[in-house]
Amino acid sequence: MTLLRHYINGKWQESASGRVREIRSPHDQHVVVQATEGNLTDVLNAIEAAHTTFESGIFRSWSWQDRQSLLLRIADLIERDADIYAKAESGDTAKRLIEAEYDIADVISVFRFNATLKEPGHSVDIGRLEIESRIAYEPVGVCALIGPWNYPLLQISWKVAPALLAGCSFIVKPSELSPSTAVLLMHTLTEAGVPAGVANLILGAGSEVGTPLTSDPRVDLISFTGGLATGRAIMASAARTVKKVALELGGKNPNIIFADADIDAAIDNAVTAGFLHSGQVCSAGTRLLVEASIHDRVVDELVRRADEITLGGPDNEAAETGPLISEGHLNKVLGYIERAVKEGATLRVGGKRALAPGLEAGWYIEPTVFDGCSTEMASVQEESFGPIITVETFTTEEEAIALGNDTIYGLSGAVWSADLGRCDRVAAGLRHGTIWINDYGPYRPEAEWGGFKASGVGRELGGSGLHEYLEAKHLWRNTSPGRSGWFRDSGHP
Ligand code: TXE
Repeated sequence: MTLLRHYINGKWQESASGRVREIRSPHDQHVVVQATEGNLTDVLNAIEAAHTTFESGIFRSWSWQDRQSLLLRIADLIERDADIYAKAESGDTAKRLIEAEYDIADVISVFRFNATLKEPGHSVDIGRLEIESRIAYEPVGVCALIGPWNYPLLQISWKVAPALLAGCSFIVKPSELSPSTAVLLMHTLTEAGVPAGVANLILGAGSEVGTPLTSDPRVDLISFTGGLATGRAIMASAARTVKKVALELGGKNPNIIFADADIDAAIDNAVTAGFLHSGQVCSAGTRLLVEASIHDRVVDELVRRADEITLGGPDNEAAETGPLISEGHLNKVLGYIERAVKEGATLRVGGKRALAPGLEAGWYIEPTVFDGCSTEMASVQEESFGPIITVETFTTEEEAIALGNDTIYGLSGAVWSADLGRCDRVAAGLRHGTIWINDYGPYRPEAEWGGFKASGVGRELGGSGLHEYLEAKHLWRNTSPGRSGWFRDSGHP
């Protein structure tokens, strides 16, 4: 069986710990691959490699154009190997192969989009002829790029592509549950010509190999996608050495349907928003807010549609969505279901582990709809990251906005209405990083992605995604130097 290894300073290495982790399919628990289990020694070696390489200037001295070309080569190589990538992604996560194929296509677009970004920099008019003032942008330094398991390579690509374009060195730490495609990426980066020591990879648990990445003084920036609790811990750890942080910490995303909306489209999108990838999506539309007058029609139809969803493993062509990532995650989501019932929500469909023939060995949960919910409920406030939609009702536009904002999160949301003026007012009132109007879910590499409030810090994608990896430097050049004349100087006439 293949053993996935660390990639440090251009060499594949087993962990100093000698330990091995089995990556098991969430569909049937078969061992997909084994991975070396990192420890502190491995992390320190990887940080040293990234630090030394950055200090050497070997990569940041490349021209911007050469790094743009590098990104295009990487995109071409991933495209060449797309089948291998998609199978590996689907193997670790048990998501359907077709979903993994979409993800890999998105990864390729992320590299291609970043290759279009021009080198930033501009002159500043100081108003003095003898002064040339210029703002230049330089790489931030050594970056720790920590990824989650729901879209393993895609989330890592949002970090790696701009880090490379900026000229940084980095250590990738994929989720211990889904490391395969990050390993493939290291092969691709090397084949594309990334110098040894620029791109390093550490495998292992967050507590053991993630924590030292967030506290080492040689790391300048942490870009993290994952859960809120881990994000808080990372931010606190980063504070000690004043690292920059870019955090994407999920959401509790309102999907608001007004009575004058295209109801058929709104319901169909609500089903996708809540149950795609079994709800393991940071922008999942988990909070359905429905205008009271259409409540019964919308909820009855939502329940009917949820009940029809076919669950199944990566090789089941009839399957529409797959299992949750792990037993621990399954139990967490089941806990939210239990809590919602105790809190008085009305269970309309689903609500339990799916144990139909062929699913028994997997971490499947039936698509679940709770009606009669309110914002005091934990199931409405906390991110379950499972296939659960909670339904609340409203009667006015103001109430819809207030409910949509009644969350500590602020990642995304949607509004459905035929009245475009109302759509714009609601979109302006919602404090979330992305708002879809009469649509749900699309994101583009060209457009900034990230959250207000507890959904995170900073942005990925778009031009802002690159700027996370750059430091602005002001260069002031005096072409006609003179004395400052501030302090009295008795020796000067
Ligand atoms: O995530 P963690 P978990 C949410 C979702 C889910 C919850 C917990 O609600 O139920 O997070 O999931 C690494 N220092 N999201 O426990 O712990 C870890 O090894 C440094 C939302 O799987 O956040 C992995 O690589 N790193 C989300 C990564 O952090 C640490 C996607 C994410 O793991 C660390 C996934 C530490 N102390 C889950 N502890 C989104 N925003 O899309 C862990 N890690």
